Amino acid sequence: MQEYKWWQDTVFYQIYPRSFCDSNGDGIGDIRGIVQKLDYIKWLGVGAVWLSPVYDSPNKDTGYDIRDYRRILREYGTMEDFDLLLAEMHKRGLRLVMDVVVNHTSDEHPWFVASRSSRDDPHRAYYYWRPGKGDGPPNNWSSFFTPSAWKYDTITGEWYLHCFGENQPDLNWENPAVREEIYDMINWWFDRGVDGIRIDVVSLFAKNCRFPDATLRKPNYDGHVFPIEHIAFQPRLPEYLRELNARCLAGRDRVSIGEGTFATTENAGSIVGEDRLDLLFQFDLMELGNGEKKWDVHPYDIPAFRETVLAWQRALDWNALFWCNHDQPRAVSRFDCPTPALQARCAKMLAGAMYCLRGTPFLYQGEELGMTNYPFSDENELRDIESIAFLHYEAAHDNAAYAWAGIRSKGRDNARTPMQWSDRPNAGFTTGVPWIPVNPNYPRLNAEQQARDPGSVLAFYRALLGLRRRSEALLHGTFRPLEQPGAEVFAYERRFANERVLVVANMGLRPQPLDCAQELLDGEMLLHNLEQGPDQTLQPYELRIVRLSSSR
Ligand code: TEU
Ligand code: CA
Repeated sequence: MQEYKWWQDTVFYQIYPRSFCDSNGDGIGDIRGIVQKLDYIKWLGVGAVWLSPVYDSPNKDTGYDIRDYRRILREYGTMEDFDLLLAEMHKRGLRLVMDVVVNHTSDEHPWFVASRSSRDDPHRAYYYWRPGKGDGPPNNWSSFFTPSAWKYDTITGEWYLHCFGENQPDLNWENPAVREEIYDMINWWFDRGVDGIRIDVVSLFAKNCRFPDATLRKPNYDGHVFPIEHIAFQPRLPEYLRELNARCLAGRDRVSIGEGTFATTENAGSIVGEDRLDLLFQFDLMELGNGEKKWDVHPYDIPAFRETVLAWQRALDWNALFWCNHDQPRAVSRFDCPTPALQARCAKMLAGAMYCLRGTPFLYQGEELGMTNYPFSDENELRDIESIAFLHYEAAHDNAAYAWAGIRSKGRDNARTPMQWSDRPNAGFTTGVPWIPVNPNYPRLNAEQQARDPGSVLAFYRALLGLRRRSEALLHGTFRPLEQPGAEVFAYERRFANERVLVVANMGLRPQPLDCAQELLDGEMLLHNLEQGPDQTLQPYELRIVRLSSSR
């Protein structure tokens, strides 16, 4: 019999601290605010929290640019507040996962300040410094957030590499001293009592240090090319992760989750495995509504969703399951929902379809309410470095309308508007002025109202997580796709010994006939997202979770 780890039987909940709950009225979510909401988190039925960065940071990329790995950002509280949070979580049987951002630091990190001070500084080799080519950068690479991935520094007359913003210089993982610093830091947090780590863009740690021009992708900004073939899944990556495992993880019952940007079913094995990391975030499902760029808006491709899920369920024994995070638009807004009622139904369907798969669910704050994208239309409403840079670039090229359509459907700020706690001002998130606007739909879409309503998305999430905890098939069962009755139907079976659970989801707006209806109708309905009883037709966004009678 397979043995399961605690993180396989646990549902995780991601908190984006700046937008979760503000305890002191300055408009910014904070650690004491999270402490106030721990009973809610426990009541929801999750067992662990992944906390997005709370470290000291100039916040150019809202905390993903760290200035001091061993200090809490003043706006979020103090180290005492952090210890209180951890103690209060452990008291409730909740575990805490820290976000480890070590592909890069902030340019205000003391290592970088020293590194840029002179070519002979002992910290010089903590980062990638190169001479330019003529007046230009060392090569044609673009970054996630800027046209060139290189920034010229006047102090020493060389360029440094940054795969994200120019204030996020990439750490040189080739340098053993850098790796030692990172392992020490991770162990420091483990010694403090944290239960795991989510590692930011782990797939980019190793680079092609010959820095050749990129050619694989099409030029994006002004002739620059995103260097996927030189920065993602490079040969030394598995070696670094084995070392990290040996130095920080081996023999400790902690969870490690790697953010596998550009992971494929073929290369996933260089991140997850016995002597590497436990879980992988892969983004194939997130990219199904993209074109060549993430900003190109296409309808969500349901047949491709099905195939992608099947491929990953086959590729890995255990997947990280998610619809949302702080970089993604709200899941329910990827689907066409003409009315609030259909939107709520769709949110429930998405939850059932995803979180009954074999793997560990990761919910993102507000997802359990069916929170939606924000109707952005004014630059003053934006906070995200990526969206703002994109808007400026496109506006300068006469494409502002394209930019706005992209931002409304894909912009990261969609996920970052404040958690909608109640119908009080600012959705009960703050008594002050929120750092980012609150979604105007909060009077009808909030936790307080949904907690009272047994038909709400929130009630459905609680029921689903409860069901998962009690069902051996949903927790540990095998996964088998079912013959698809319609192009937009996603159906599968989970089975453990005699227990067989079927999950059938209509992921589209058109009603769908059900072929395997009799078996389904004879089964015991465990969870359903319609008021009326089931029949031979799957209604738009209908979801059924059924235990087959033969299994009782
Ligand atoms: O994200 C890395 C990443 O590859 C993407 O999710 C990326 O941010 C997104 O596609 C841009 O559209 C991680 C963090 O989750 C993200 O918040 C940070 O901005 C980024 O790393 C840099 O630390
Ligand atoms: Ca605050």
